Amino acid sequence: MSVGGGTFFPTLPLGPFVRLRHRLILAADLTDVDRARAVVQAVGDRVDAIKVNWPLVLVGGLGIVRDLAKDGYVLCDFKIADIPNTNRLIVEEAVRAGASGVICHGFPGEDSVRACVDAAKGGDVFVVTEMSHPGGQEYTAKFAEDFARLAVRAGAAGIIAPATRPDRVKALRSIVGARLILAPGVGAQGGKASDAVGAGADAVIVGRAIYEAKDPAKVAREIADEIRSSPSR
Ligand code: O7M
Repeated sequence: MSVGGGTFFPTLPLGPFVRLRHRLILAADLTDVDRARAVVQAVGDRVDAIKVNWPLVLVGGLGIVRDLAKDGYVLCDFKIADIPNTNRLIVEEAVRAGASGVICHGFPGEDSVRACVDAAKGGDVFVVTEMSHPGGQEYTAKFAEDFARLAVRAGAAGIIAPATRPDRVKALRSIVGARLILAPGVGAQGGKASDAVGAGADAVIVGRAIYEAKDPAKVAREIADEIRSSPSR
C-alpha cells in the first residue's frame, strides 16, 4: 500500500530535518489503518513527517511504516527504553522498515541512547525529556535537563519537550543548542503551537486535534499558518 500523493517531507538523509518546512509533525495515533492512511493522504503535503506510535503499529504492523515511508519521513515513536542490545535490535528493525527517525527514552542511560544512535546509521534519534502530560511533572521534569545533556553527548538529532510548558522548552533549548526540539502537547493537551515555537521548538507534534477533526487538512493548514505567523527563535 502506498498512501499516494507522496508529497510530505522527503526521506533520508534528513541529517537532521534540515528541510523542516511546515514545522508540523502528524502523530498518527489511529487504530484504524484505513483511516490512518486517509488522514495521512489528506495532510501529507502540510506536514514534515508522520510520527508512528504503538497504537498504529499494533494494528498495522511494521508494514504501515514501510508503506508510509515510501512517501516521506516516518518517525517511529517506540519510546525505546531498554538495554543497549535490545535498543539496537528495535532501531535496526525500524530503520529496515523505512523509518528515518526514532524516539527513545533517556532514563535507561547513555549507553542505551548511544546504541540507538549507532543503530540508526545516520537516521535521526530523538530523546524524550520532560513529558507533556500532567504526570510528566512527577518524574521526567526532575531529570529533563540531564536527559537533554545526555542527548547532546550521545549525538542525538534532538529532543522531545513539552508544548504544554513553553518555559520548559525555553530552558531545554539553552542546553541543546542547535539540536532539534520537537514539541508534542498542542491542541488536545492544551498547548499552543505559537507558544511552543516562540519558546524555541523547531516543530510541533499534533495528533488528535488533526486526526479527530472533520477536516484534518484544514486544521493542519491552520496550525502551520499559526506557526508561520508567530515570532520564533
Ligand atoms: O496531540 P495528541 O495529544 O493527540 O498526541 C500527542 C502525541 O505526542 C502522542 O503520539 C504522544 O504519544 C506524543 N507525546 C506526547 O504527547 N507527550 C510527550 O511528552 C511525548 C510524546 C512523544 O511524542 O514522545 C516522543
